[in-house]
Amino acid sequence: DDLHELEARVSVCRACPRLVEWREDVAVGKRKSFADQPYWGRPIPGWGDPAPRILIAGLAPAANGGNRTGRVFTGDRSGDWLFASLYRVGLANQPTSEHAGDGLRLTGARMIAAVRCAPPANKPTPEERDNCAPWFRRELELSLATTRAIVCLGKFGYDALLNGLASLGATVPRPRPKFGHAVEHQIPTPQGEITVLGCFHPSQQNTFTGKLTEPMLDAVLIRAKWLAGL
Ligand code: DU
Ligand code: SF4
Repeated sequence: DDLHELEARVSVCRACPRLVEWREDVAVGKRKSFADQPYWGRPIPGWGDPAPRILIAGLAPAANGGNRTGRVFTGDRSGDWLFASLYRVGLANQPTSEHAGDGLRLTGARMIAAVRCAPPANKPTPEERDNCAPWFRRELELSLATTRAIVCLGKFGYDALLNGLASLGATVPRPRPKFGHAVEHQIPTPQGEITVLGCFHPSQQNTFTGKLTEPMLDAVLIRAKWLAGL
């Protein structure tokens, strides 16, 4: 079907020389604690429910997280926070995520990232973001018919998401509505109205400092569930 075809096409993309080199170097070099594990080392497509009512949009896979496990958000500290929260609010069948064969399933939710290859220092360049935008746009397009709420983790994912929605004919206000934790914006799209929600990224920078707490993350996901009729 369309999603599987898209996954296959994405998985061999080499459009960003810097990211291709980084994803493969990390996969060969490996972090010591993962030395005995195979690394995926390729682009990572969206993952979860193929007909989602909620999308969770992030920035890019982590070098030793998704770039290792082959599944977006899996295998790093941000993912630990996210899957635990998804489980608490009833969108995931288990609170932890180890590798791509761990039995994890999402019901009603799907995760997508603006950029599909792990960037150095978790920071893609504007050019890399633009290279990956067509992939992002197509993933978004394939979910829009069922999606009613989109949770954006961090400002970069939020900006990319608004750009992606605009490119699909959604009416995104100008100036762009501001990013913040728990902000909500109704966006009319050709396939119906969608609510875009901001959420601080569950990176250690935010979770260690208390800028993002578990109740704050749970609250945004619970709100998204309600908006999506789940
Ligand atoms: O083989 P499949 O049913 O297309 O599922 C592929 C992949 O997506 C598998 O790792 C489970 C996950 N998934 C999910 O999380 N939620 C769903 O509703 C369907 C599939
Ligand atoms: Fe291709 Fe996106 Fe990876 Fe760039 S980041 S190589 S566009 S999949």
